Amino acid sequence: MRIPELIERLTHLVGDDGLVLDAEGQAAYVRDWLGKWQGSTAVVARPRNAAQVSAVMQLCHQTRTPVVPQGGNTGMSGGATPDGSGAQVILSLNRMKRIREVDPVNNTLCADAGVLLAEVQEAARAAGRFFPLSLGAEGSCTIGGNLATNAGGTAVLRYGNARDLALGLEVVLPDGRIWNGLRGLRKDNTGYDLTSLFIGSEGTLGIITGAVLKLYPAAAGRATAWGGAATLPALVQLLTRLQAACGERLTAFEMMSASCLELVLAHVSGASSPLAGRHPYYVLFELTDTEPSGLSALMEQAAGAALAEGLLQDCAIAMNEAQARAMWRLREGISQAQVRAGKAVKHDIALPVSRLAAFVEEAGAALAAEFPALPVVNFGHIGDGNLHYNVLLPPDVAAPEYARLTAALNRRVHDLVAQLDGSISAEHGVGQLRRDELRRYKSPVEMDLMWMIKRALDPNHLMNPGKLL
Ligand code: FAD
Ligand code: 2HG
Ligand code: ZN
Repeated sequence: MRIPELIERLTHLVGDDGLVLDAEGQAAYVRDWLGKWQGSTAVVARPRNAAQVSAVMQLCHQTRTPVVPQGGNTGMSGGATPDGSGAQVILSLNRMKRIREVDPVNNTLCADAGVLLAEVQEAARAAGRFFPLSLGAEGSCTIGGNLATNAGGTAVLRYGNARDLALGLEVVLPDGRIWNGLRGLRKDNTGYDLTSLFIGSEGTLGIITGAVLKLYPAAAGRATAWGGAATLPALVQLLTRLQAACGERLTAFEMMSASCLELVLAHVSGASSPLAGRHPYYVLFELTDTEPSGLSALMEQAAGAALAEGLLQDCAIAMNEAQARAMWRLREGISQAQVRAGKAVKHDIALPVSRLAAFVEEAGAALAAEFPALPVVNFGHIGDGNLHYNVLLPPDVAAPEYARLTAALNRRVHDLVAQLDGSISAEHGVGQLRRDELRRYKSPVEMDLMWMIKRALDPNHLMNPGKLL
């Protein structure tokens, strides 16, 4: 179908105000947050509800029009950016913003896919409950995007990732049919787990339009600390100690290397180090509980023991909310600091926690020998075995050199990850960034199974082509 006719029919389905047709308006949709991918589109469609998504998908199915689903466009793997052909329609969920239901007895919340993560958290808070998914982009990413990427963030250690936090989904299939799986059940053994199948599928199997999410009791107290350590093994040992001493109360355990902190201090205004001295590694750790009494004492005891044992060289415990927030600002400023510092070859890897230190040692030696001029920005959710092992390149690096270095660095890092039985994406997903890498590291059987699912659900290959598979 010709583009003008497609646009005319889309106008009937979602209204004039449901389409973005001008280049200026489309600018925020066709380029990703990192500024790494730039695509183009003839039209951004912004339906208001699942029925409108269904109508748009029926039209795209009939006309064989490829569709790129998009939430907050904060993804880090290029999954929400269309290609450069202009032939792919962007289907944005950003007008689907209804909190459909909060059930404090069942401890569940049902939301449209376009509700921002921060808005979900706020709705849970207003009901005296807590929604634990938390990440630096929470003010701009959507719950649909979080589920489509199976996002992780800083509370996975205690509460799990997005998949662990969803009980049911509503999904519009590539042919426009609506699957209503919005069940708030913690037990449901009636066949294949379709909810889990769509979570993490990165818009390649269908459009998530709604979700039932798990809520938790609100924490009444928290204790936050910032420690400096001499080595990564010391931090891994500290993690084990804290888990034994504090159990479930250990909610976050976030590491950053010295060079990573220096980057934040240089590029984030108002940032200052909580400790006077320099340490090779830093950790931000946090305890939370529904029963606040005793939490500060537990933190002081745990930090004191870590210092006495030499697992930490120094430690600052936040004395108030403002100090805790300042510590978190350092952690949450890392992505922005990297963007300001230049270009980065990003690695989002998962390893067994027991192998993190071996990886860092081996990868550090290999990269120092082969790429001595390139600084590594190493940080991440080490409580989950997830490192963001990024390598900084100068801002003016030319495109061919960027591509060459990306390929060479990926090979070193990902080969080592594979040797240690890790994963080349812990939480950001595959998108277009790691699509070719995936083929290299997944077994033929696993790739085959994924393709069988893809073909069964999307035989015309219209859902987010060029991503993941
Ligand atoms: P988008 O970027 O719009 O889309 C991401 C992918 O999901 C695309 O493939 C898209 O096609 C698909 N998609 C989006 N919505 C739907 C839908 N409704 N149905 C089907 N498919 C859909 N990620 C983490 O996991 N942990 C972090 O700690 C973290 N920190 C971040 C910090 C910053 C500062 C930034 C900018 C990003 C961070 N991210 C992190 C990455 C990003 O925020 C997450 O991947 C987030 O889940 C993406 O949500 P989104 O709504 O922006 O999705
Ligand atoms: C984080 O943990 C995010 O802050 C972003 O996952 C990681 O910028 C990155 O590479
Ligand atoms: Zn992360």
